[in-house]
Amino acid sequence: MARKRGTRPKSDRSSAAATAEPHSSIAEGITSGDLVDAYKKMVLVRTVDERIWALNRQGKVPIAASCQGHEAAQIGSLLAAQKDGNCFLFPYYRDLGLKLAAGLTATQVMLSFMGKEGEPYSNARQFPLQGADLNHNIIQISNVVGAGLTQAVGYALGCKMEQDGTVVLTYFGDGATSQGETHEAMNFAGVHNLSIVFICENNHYAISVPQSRQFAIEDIASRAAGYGFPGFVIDGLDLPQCYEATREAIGHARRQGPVLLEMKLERMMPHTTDDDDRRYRSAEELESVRQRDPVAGFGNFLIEQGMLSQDQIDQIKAEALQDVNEATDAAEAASPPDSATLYDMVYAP
Ligand SMILES: Cc1ncc(C[n+]2csc(CCOP(=O)(O)OP(=O)(O)O)c2C)c(N)n1
Ligand SMILES: [Mg+2]
Repeated sequence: MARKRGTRPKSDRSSAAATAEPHSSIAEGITSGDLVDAYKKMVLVRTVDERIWALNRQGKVPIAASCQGHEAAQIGSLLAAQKDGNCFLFPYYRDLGLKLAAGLTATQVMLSFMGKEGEPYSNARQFPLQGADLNHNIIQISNVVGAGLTQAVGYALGCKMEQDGTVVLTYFGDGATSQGETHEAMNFAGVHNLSIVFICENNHYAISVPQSRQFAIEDIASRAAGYGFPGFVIDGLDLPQCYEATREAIGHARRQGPVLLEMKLERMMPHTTDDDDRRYRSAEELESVRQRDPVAGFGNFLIEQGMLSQDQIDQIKAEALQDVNEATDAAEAASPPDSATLYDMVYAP
């Protein structure tokens, strides 16, 4: 199968940012069954995300950060990590799609956003889906922008000392790259040659601040050269390309050291349920973003490839809706954690 130019991490440690071709065909190492399964996950994630937003407007979910527009990057990179089988992930607050696709049920996600007993990351002590899901090799401790990178690098150093072959994937936004911790993390990873893949989900906004007001360069990937490792620009709206780039980056990280992948994508919704993006994005811009919806685009790609029919896509959407309806009912009927458990899961009461 065709390899995409620029997605292969080079052994040259001072490599400048490369750009992958914008449209990929089917990536290496995955079957059509994997792609259909990934599409089903994308549809489920989108359906859950939309429902969470609606529940917020009904006063049932206090806050949420939507991952609409980020699904291909999150699920494509996750697929590569799962296929590898020895990765540990440090996502950030917008990675709902990754966390759900990693193995949670729609009901667990709904319990989380409603703060109910059985919330899988912290039993509803934290912001939704924050804490740890060690069943799926995931830690995300907080919403502090940039903090996850240094934690991930520390974990990667531990893996190197243990020599257990683990590759760490850490996720963050474009805004996080202006934090000092991002520099510290990348510099440390480069110096110690850690097995880590830095995945920047560049949606071109840090809340209301556009990319042009965040940094004076075109590609965040170009910063990797300053840390002595390769950086690549990836089409973050294209799932096979995100999969393939991450697969190759994982191999490189294990053999040679860090890689930075900048996945360029779009934030289709406001920053969080508390934000109104009409104050800083034009109607034309938002419409153009919707036209490049990665879930719809991947569905069309699978139809073109003869892997799914329109009827099958409709069926996948109907099943996801039913799943999410049942999950919503179950979470609404669930109770908050028992107050007697308030001091459970803390170090010292
Ligand atoms: C250290 C710190 N500063 C500020 C904030 C407030 N804050 C929350 S999200 C955010 C924007 C982050 O943008 P980006 O990294 O691009 O991620 P995105 O939300 O676009 O996915 C800011 C400034 C925070 N949580 N932590
Ligand atoms: Mg951003």
